Amino acid sequence: MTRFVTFEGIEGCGKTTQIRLAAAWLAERGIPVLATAEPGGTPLGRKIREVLLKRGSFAIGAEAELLLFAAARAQHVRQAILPALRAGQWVLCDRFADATLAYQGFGRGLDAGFIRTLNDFSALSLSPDRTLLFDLPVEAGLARAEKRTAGVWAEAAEDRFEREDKAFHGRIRDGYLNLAAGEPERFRIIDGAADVETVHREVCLRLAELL
Ligand code: Z5A
Repeated sequence: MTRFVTFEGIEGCGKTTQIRLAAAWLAERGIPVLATAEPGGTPLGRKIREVLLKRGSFAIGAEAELLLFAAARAQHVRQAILPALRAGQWVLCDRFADATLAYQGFGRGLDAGFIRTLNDFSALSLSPDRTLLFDLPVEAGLARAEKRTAGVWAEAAEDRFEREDKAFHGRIRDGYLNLAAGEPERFRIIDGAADVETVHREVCLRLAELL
């Protein structure tokens, strides 16, 4: 049986590290897997990612930002995620529709009802079988992100979201926890503050529930 599992959390929560380890863990068990990410996962998605994340000389308002994430998802679902699921692969996705609710809804203050409608339209109503939420204090996540970019020329290192203040990232964390409380059967909250190996063991337990 194929599974669609999404990895979510605030900046620096460790989901990208964990998705890599999880994909290898599944592959070792002979399970075909596609590890992918949003925005990204297709040539169009990667172009949109560049526009959205790189600091540019042009402004991107909250509404335009929302529509760009939705456009990247529309292409990603049709071109990569659904074909992989139909081909019998598990799909592990680094961020998906919950990120739009957390960032553009809770973070930017755009209307959650409209975002849900747009998410359904862009994702053909595809919903994850399981969502792993890596939760940790904002300070800890931002410190990791800062450490990662230390020594890199600041203009090139920080993306548009990393420049947001702590309150913004706090709203994202609260937003994710709120989404998880609303759908406890889909979400699993994992302590993202633990060391990489401990978090990986917890991820494996959660994936094993789906085997
Ligand atoms: N966004 C949005 O607004 N709306 C949407 O609909 C979507 C996205 C889909 C890009 O996402 C931005 O897009 C994102 C939200 C927005 N902006 N923010 N914030 P992204 O997922 O590509 O970017 P990111 O959130 O910055 O994730 P990241 O850079 O990939 O970081 P991560 O996945 O949270 O963590 P990591 O790369 O695995 O780890 C970060 C560092 O910590 C790294 O140096 C690791 O070695 C280290 N690390 C990882 N795990 C640990 C543990 N357990 N202990 C200690 N250190 C660790």
